[in-house]
Amino acid sequence: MTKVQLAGALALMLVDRVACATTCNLTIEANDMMQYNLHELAVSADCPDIEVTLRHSGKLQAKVMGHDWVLARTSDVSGIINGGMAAGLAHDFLPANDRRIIAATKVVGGGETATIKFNSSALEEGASYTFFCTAPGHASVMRGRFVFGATKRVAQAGK
Ligand SMILES: [Cu+2]
Repeated sequence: MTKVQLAGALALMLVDRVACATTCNLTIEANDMMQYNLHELAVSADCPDIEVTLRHSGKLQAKVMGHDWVLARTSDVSGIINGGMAAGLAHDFLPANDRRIIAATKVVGGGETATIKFNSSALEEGASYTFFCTAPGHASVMRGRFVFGATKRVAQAGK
């Protein structure tokens, strides 16, 4: 291998690692207007662990405009929301020990951040998943599609 080829190979390895890092770690923002900044999140099926960070970019307190980020199968969303409403803010608007919840952050207020890390073995490629906020009334707008495994890998040069 010449020096130039070696440098090229190293660069490709770096690009690959960066691509994976951006795919497996997601950041989403929520604000004082009851909105997420994204309506779709996608991760590659070869992410062993997925990390989602929710950042509340607003100023209002959690008891007024708190948000969380919850992931479930689309068919389970309304059941979890109803259970969360009954649980209340003290329990982060989440029904206790609910196996339908694949991942969930705590509720955050303005300026706060919460991160949740979970294993992708809980996910099935091609299934319909939705992320949403369980604060009462929020999920009518605060929801989006979570795509697992449909992302195309960046073209791999040299193969
Ligand atoms: Cu919310």
